[in-house]
Amino acid sequence: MSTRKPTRLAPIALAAIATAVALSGCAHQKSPADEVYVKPGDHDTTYAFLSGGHSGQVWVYGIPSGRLLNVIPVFSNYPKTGYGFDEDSKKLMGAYAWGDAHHPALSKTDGDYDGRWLFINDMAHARLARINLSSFQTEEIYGSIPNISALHAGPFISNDSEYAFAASRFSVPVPNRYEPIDSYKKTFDGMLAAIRIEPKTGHMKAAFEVKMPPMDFDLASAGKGPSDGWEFFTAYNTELAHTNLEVAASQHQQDFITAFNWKAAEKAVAAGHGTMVNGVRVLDPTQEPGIVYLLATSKSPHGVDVSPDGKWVVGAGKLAPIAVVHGWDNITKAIASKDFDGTWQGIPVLRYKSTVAAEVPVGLGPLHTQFDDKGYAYTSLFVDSAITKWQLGTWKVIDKLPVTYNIGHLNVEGGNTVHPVGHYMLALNKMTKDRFLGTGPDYPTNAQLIDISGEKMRLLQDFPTMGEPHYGEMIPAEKIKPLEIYDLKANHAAGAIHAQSEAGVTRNGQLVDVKLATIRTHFAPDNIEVREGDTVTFHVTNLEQDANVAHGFAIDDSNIDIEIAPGETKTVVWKADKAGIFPFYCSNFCSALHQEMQGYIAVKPAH
Ligand code: RUQ
Ligand code: CUA
Repeated sequence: MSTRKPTRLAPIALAAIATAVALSGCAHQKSPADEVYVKPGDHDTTYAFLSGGHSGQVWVYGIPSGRLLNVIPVFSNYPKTGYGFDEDSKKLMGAYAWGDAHHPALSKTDGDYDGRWLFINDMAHARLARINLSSFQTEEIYGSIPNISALHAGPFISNDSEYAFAASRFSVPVPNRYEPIDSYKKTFDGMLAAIRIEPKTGHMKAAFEVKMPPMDFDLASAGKGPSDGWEFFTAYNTELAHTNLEVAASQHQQDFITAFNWKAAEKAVAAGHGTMVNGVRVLDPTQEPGIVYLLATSKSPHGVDVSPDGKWVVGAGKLAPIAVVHGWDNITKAIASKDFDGTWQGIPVLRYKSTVAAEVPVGLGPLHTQFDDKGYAYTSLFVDSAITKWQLGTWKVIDKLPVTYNIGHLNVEGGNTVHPVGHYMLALNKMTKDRFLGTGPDYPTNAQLIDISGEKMRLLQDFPTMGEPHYGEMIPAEKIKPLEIYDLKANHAAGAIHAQSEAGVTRNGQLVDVKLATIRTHFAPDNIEVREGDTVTFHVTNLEQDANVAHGFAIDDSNIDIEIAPGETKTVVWKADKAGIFPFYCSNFCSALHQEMQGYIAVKPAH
């Protein structure tokens, strides 16, 4: 594997340049074009993982170039790799052919990204997926998570990846059953879920849940440092409306952030509290004092974000032009002294005047906040179509940068960790309008790369994104160690072979098993005879052990098409339901004689 010099300059080099520039009296800064130009053969310094929205995929970009590096299929099939075509990935995808992927979330160790896994939610079917960041393959899809409905708020990962947190956006009766919709306030339930992540394997399983009033939970953020052990969720619709939400759910001047003490909940669960619902222990916060408090926050909140030092909980209410900052010290004092503004639905509401540290006048339509390494915060403004930079502690607004157009999320490299990098920020804009060549009525979305290393934000470039990347995560490239090949010797997949001599056809009644080898530049066997009515299972092993030599296996007039990486085995099942000759071929360019890589299946008539 080649290691190339990263194009990012080390801080010392940057400081040297700054000094040289100051001495020469030349205020010349690198142009944005120079800053995003990664010359042929050089590598980007940063990975950006952007969710593909209802395309159900994850898009991997290189930063600063904005080059699309690859697509990782998660919830929908992808003929390029054969995801959703072979038996294993079909099983992973389960009953659904699509998913609505919103929030990529990197695994963490000690509050920093560890480069092991990327988690992402499927809102529509309340599922979470886990991508292995060595193979860049989806390894697990968990769910539908019991009792969770429309998993928008998730996955938000705790500092040591103990849990992925999630919540219901659309409340339903739990357990789900018929109730008249107008009994919503009494019979529908909001739910928070803690999904345990097994430390070695990453396997997910719902550990416990908390039944909440039927608000619409939206987003969450993990406590850090002093607030570690807590997770903060936003929700709109404290009106508990079930119809005409655009009016009915915008009546109250304030809604709530739910502060959830998951360490206390763990103890309650260990003590056997709560009730089992669909196999998961569900706690009732009105019976478990101390696990849930409500923080009043501005109207119709969307994002909630905890600063890297864990001292500030920032809520953005999209219908108020401020970012509301709650101080963690204030929160703990208010809890200790029972400084409540009464209760709501049986849950204590901390007094707003006591917990709030600042109302920062960021601008119109604030949605999400990210932080850098120098004590600044960046809030996205959907209505203003801008980002406001402000300072933690002084609460001063420092800078405002227009974006094109209508930003949703934004992401700082290392953004959800205790050590953000503070060089690049991505604005994930919902609208493209006039930014690119037209491609018909379906528009891409627009990402804008912003340099946040100086006092003022500097726009570096635009690049199109697909399927609406609600959110993205950026991680320094050196934290990820991509696999180049699968070790053939360690391949114990069903039907795997380790040499061409092991390839062959076996029959058991009408079930035919083909162990098929692919290696430059042929299939073995390449002439296969079966009988009409047979079910033929192909275990296709790529015997190559060189990087970048994937083979394909596609059967004409069928729905079979897979790509097999070096050292990998994939299994597909084909019904020989009519007599005739069926050519098959390598669908992935692999070598000079790729076009010769073909074979025939002859299906003999039954009578
Ligand atoms: S959302 S634009 Cu699906 Cu995270 Cu905020
Ligand atoms: Cu093997 Cu093309």
